[in-house]
Amino acid sequence: MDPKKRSSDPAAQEMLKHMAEAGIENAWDRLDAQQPQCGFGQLGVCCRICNMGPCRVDPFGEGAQLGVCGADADTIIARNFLRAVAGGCSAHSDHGRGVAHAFLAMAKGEAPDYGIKDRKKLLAVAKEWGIAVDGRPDKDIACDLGEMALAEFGKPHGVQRMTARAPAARQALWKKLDITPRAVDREVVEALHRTTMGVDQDFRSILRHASRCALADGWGGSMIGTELQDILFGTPYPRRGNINLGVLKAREVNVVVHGHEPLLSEMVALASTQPDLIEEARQAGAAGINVAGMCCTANELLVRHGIPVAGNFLSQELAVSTGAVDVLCVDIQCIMQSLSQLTKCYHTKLITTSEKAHMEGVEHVQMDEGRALETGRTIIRKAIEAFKHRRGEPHIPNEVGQAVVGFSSEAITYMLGGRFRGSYRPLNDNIINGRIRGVVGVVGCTNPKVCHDEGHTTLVRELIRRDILVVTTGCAQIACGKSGLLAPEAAQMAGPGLREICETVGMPPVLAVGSCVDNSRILVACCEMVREGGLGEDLSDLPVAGACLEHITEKAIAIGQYFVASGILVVFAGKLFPISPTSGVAKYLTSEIEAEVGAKWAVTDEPVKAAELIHAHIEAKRDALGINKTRERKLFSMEDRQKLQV
Ligand code: NFS
Ligand code: SF4
Repeated sequence: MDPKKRSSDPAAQEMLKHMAEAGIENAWDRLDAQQPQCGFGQLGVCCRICNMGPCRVDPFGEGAQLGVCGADADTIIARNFLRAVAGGCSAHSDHGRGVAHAFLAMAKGEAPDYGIKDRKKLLAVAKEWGIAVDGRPDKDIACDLGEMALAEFGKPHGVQRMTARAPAARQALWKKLDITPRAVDREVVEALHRTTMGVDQDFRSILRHASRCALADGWGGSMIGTELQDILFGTPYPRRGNINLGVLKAREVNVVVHGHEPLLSEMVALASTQPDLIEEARQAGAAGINVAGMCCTANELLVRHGIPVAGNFLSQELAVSTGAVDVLCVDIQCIMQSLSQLTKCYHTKLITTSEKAHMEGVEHVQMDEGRALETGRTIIRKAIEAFKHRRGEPHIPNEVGQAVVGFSSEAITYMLGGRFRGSYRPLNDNIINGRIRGVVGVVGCTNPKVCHDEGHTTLVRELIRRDILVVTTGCAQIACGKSGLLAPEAAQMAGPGLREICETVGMPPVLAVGSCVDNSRILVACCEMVREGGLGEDLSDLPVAGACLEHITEKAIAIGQYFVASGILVVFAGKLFPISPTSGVAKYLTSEIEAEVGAKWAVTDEPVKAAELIHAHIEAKRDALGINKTRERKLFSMEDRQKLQV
């Protein structure tokens, strides 16, 4: 076991060594124990949808070519892909629904610990949705908004309201292709229905529904979740943050919040600042209470409050192995089951909090939105109690990445445009004049099949070097933070154009946007770029792309598909893409689909190649826009702007 092959993060390398010496296993060891993994599964040609199977199709054309029901390789691969999209959509959307639920409870006065933090956004979204705002109390407006948001998930008629944010050309295209997402629940149910034995047997038809279902995630569940979270907890604006295992504190009570929903972690963070609990911690011999995040709930706390991040997905076991985590409290998604055994090797108390996610033999403290702060206080008290049972000196790596984070679309408007004329004009101008070539979202997970963080960070370095501005979310954002790419000083690694802008504005060349649900912010930002003018009339005209070279979850597939269906090129690692490269599905997703939606998937295993591919794509878009020609600079007039149907 060579820690350097497993992770590019020095803190992770140190902990991998530490775990190996202690004889304690982790995800990398379990991946080794799984070798060789099933080649049929890796290529998506294995089907166990009905009980005549499991069936598998030989991708080399030698063995069986049809499942018992007669399904061919393309049908099987497409069904697996659509089911992954549906799984991802359901995860993000169920999170979004939970937020809508808490939001409505807040508006009705049933969740007194939550409130309205961003009134401006409350009014803006309410107006967008046609809710009367004039002369009405905020809570009444919020009640209407909460009811309408909840209804989005299961309404019997109509389409997702947020799709109206897309440029007119994109909306028209979705309509023409009949892939405008309707209710979120409907798209997920229909995905499961279409893929059951003997239903949809045309892989292109299956994959078109994958687009619709994915769009229900990006422009539905995720976008609603993000907007309501902003109203409840505040819209992110630039602030400082620290990222990596070094944020754990040897002398303080460490509470790590892990999972995805800020509904819980916000309250744990708030409780940790209450004087009576700090006093209790002191009496237990601690110097204070330190809350740190893990995975996407960490990103939510980081971008809104600057609360430190201990690590991303593959760091979760490593954090426990420091022996410094007193309570690890989890809600939903990306929580390794191994934690229940692992925490038993240490004094760490593992606590589940979501009614949807229990772990056998693990204490459950139900997160109750009616007594949210009290739930947070209970968790802090348990951490203080656990602190008293620390076993010896913790082993905490020193690494901490300094970052400036919190670049919501609103923040970008403000930061680049200034207080009085906040707009996307400066960003668009800098893209048009070529200082910035384009914008790329680097997002998603960390997978032990590839060197931890290396794909993300190598790609990001290569992109900024080529004057491409990067926006990032999820575990990729944490990877960037650990390696210093989210610090303003990282501008030194950028090309001359991007560097100049970063240094003038004082921003990093890699903008931390938030959690995976916050990928919806990237969609909103792209819409703003089109609306601002000068970069085409549709999202597919923009010199932009998305990439995830370390994906694990179904959520990442759903995100990739909604970016493609929104007109944006998406690059994934080839060996992690669950699709046989010789299949019709691969041909459709990496080529044919572009004629339909104006974008496609691309796969490569080399981060540098990925950067080259993205750069070439961006330059091709710039050529098509005519902004690569040296030409007389024409200011965009009001008349030009009115001609744009956005
Ligand atoms: Ni996104 Fe967040 Fe990380 Fe991947 Fe998991 S934490 S929702 S799914 S692993 S980025
Ligand atoms: Fe096999 Fe068809 Fe059943 Fe899938 S649906 S398991 S291919 S018989």
